[in-house]
Parts: sequence; structure tokens; C-alpha cells
Amino acid sequence: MKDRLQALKEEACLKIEQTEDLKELQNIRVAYLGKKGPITEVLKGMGRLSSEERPIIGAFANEVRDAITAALEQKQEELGKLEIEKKLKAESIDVTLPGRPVNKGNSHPLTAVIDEIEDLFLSMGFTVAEGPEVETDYYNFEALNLPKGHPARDMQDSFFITEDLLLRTQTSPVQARTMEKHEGKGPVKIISPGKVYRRDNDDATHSHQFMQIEGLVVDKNIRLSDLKGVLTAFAKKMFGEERKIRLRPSFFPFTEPSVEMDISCFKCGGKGCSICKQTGWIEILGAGMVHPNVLEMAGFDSKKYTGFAFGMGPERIAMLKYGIDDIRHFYTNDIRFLKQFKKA
Ligand code: 2NL
Repeated sequence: MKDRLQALKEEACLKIEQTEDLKELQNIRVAYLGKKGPITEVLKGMGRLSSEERPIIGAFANEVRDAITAALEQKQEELGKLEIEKKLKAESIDVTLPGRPVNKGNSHPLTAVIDEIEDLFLSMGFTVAEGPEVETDYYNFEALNLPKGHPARDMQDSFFITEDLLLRTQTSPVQARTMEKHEGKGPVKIISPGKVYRRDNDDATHSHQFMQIEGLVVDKNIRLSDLKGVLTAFAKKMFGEERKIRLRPSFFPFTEPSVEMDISCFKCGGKGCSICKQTGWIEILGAGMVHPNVLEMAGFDSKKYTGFAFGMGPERIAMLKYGIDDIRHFYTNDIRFLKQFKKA
């Protein structure tokens, strides 16, 4: 019996020694130490032994069981460690690997130009005002000195929704609304960027929907020289400190006097090139002193208050700045076009 136990011990220990797998180890445990295992079997046969032999074999059987248990535990620990090591190796992160590039988008060129213009005027103390794109006839026309039947209403064919509602043709209604809110008290110092709509056939220089940025300053003692100072600062910051400006007389129903502003060509410096069409000058905006009628309708006393206003098309500014030849590029959003305006 002792030999049988000794054989079982050696057999079990060898199997334990050779296994590389935790599950198999568990199977070995069950096979040798389980209730139906050979050691239990041997112990069951102890009744047949003499009283001298019984304690000796009993003690030896315990020894064998303890030895197998110890071997199992040692192997289990070994395999457990190995498994963790394997896992660590498989899941380790190489922190020295270079990062994968992230595909980043960029601002739309028109958005970038509008942001730049906004920042510029914000730095001069203006605030940004916004308003509805569906406007009433009153704010879009009447309040801007364009009464019904005024010939200038034909100057811009508009998208009417009802007899009284239309898609705004300029952002001036935002300014008329803002002036009203001031209840006759200055200062008003705002810019109003936003979408505007005109009934136009789209081509390289026309779009039925486009952006406008208007500006308005109303206070006591505002003069044409203030307009000139602010817009000169704008032109220099936007197109280079060497820029010169010139004002030409013009006409807008909402300003009197009205002017158009040119900047000296930023490409040729004034000598004449294709950008400035050989004139040395580039038209960038319209402006003027706010018409007294417009001030009065918005609740300002035009004897005490004066103001200047201006309006520009950011598409035109962006086209000049980036040499874009077709306004439709801004709205067709071809990714090959848009990607060219990624800042380094
Ligand atoms: C242009 C010209 C202009 C204005 C817009 C304005 C607004 C109010 C009162 C008076 Cl509330 N004027 N806006 C004035 C002059 C010119 O825009 O060529 N825009 C693209």
C-alpha cells in the first residue's frame, strides 16, 4: 500500500510539474485529491490493515496528500505569475511611439475673415448686435429712409414672404432695432454681421444669399472725421499698415453725405495691377453720416445726435484677401477649396 501511495505521489507530482495550464492543474487536483480519487480509494482500504500498520500508512497517506497539495499550490502560484506577465507583455503601451496625426478641420475662409473683422472692431470698443433674418417691411425699408414707393426699393429686388415680411436685404434693420432700444440715448457703437438675401441670379460675383457686416456709431458730436479715423484704422489692420484710404462721394438713402471707401492696392502698392484693375485703388466699403430721418425714426433727436454708418461684404473682402475668383466657392464647400485655408 505504501508503494502504491508512493507511486501516486510521484505520478501526481510529475504531472503537476509538467502542466503549463491552470485549468489542467485544477483537473489534476480533482483527479488525485477528489472524493473519487485514488488516495481516497487507498484510505478506504485501510480497514483491512493491521493495527500496527494502520497509523503508519495513515500518516504516510497524509504526507502524500500534503505533498501533492503543496506541489499544486506552488505550481498554481507559478502559473498565476506567468499569466500576469503574459498579460502585461501583451497589453503594454510603448510610450516612446510617435503619436498618430489627428485630422483637424479649419475655419471656413469666410468665417475666418468675419471673425477677424469682428475682433478688430471689438478691439475698438464696438459690440456685436444680431437680429432676425426674416424682417418686417418697416425695419428693412421704412426705418432706413426708404418709404413705400421709394425708387431705391427697386435697387434691390427682395424675397418677400408676405406683403409685410421679407428676407432682410441688409443688416441695417438690426441697427435700427438696436437704436430704438437705446431710447434716444447714446452712445450706440455696434457692428452687425449676418446673412442677407437678394433676388439675384448667382454668378461669379453675385449670390442670392451672402454676408454683410455693417457698423454704426451714434453719439453727440460724431463727425465724418470719426468715420474716417475708424475706417482708416480698420483698413490698415486688415490690409497692412502701409494702406492709404480715399473717400469718394456716393449715395445711400440712409446716409447723408454718403461715401465709398477705397484702399491703396495691397498687391501693387498703387502702381496698378490686375487686382486693382490698373487703378491702384480697391473699393472695400460704403459708408456715410446717418440720415437725420433714420435717427429720428429710431427715437434720437437729430439736433443733438449724429452718427456714422458703414457696410461691407465679407465675401468681397475674403476674395480680395485670398485671391478667390468666384463667390460660389464659399457656398459650394468643395473640401479641396476649404482645405487651402488651413493655418499652419
Ligand atoms: C455697402 C454700403 C452701407 C449703411 C450701410 C446704415 C445703417 C443704418 C443707418 C445708416 Cl441703421 N446706414 N448702413 C450705411 C452706408 C453704407 O452699406 O456697400 N454695403 C455692402
